[in-house]
Amino acid sequence: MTIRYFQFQSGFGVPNPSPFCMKGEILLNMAGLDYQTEIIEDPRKAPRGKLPYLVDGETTITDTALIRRYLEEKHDIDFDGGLTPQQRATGHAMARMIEERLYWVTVYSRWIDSRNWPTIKDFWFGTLPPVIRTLIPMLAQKQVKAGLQAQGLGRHDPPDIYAFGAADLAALSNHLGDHEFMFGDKPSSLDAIAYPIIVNSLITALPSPLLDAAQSKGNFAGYVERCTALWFPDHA
Ligand SMILES: N[C@@H](CCC(=O)N[C@@H](CS)C(=O)NCC(=O)O)C(=O)O
Repeated sequence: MTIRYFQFQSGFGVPNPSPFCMKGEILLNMAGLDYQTEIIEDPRKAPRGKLPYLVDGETTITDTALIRRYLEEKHDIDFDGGLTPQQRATGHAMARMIEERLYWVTVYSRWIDSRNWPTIKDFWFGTLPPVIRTLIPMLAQKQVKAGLQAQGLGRHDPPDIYAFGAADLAALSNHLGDHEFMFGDKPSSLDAIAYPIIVNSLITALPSPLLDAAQSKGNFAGYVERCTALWFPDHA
């Protein structure tokens, strides 16, 4: 039975505006599995209120970390095969940096930064009927604001938030160096996490100091081109 993969719609010229949705799809690609994607417009309809999630027969898996574990266990895959224990540890730590910090800077730049909020609002809610088209985005933005407060990043001043993001992008750029992928000439799980956040940080329709920082890294364009050609050839 084909795996069903539920995610957000594509947009902004990237395979998916959600780095997590891209990650899950890349893992499926790396595993060489057949899957069909289905678009969910409202994440509240997802089992845990977040996308992506995967349905394999009777089994539903939410969260990309659990999708990874499921694929590794069920299909006996090691996404980091060939890496040393030290490289695996570095990859693990960088993944946490991306998902627990840099991701939230992206969220801030889209949902709170007034330069981008009108674009984001239009993208996610522009097709709603007139009255709720005003109400729903306000509520959604309030929720994101509360999430950023709870996470902690939203308590900082914008220049500091963007400086945190720029430091994470610099770490990724320095780690990549002139390699093809994050750990050399073969992709690993870190590429399934780093490439989505990098390509999303490079969206020119969403200008911010995060975009400036991403554009300043000379090795990102080639990396993005390589990863896109490998995992999203239709998009390349
Ligand atoms: N830890 C989750 C994070 C997933 C996540 O944050 N998804 C975002 C999109 S990038 C989402 O669905 N947000 C909707 C919401 O929070 O209401 C994973 O790895 O899958």
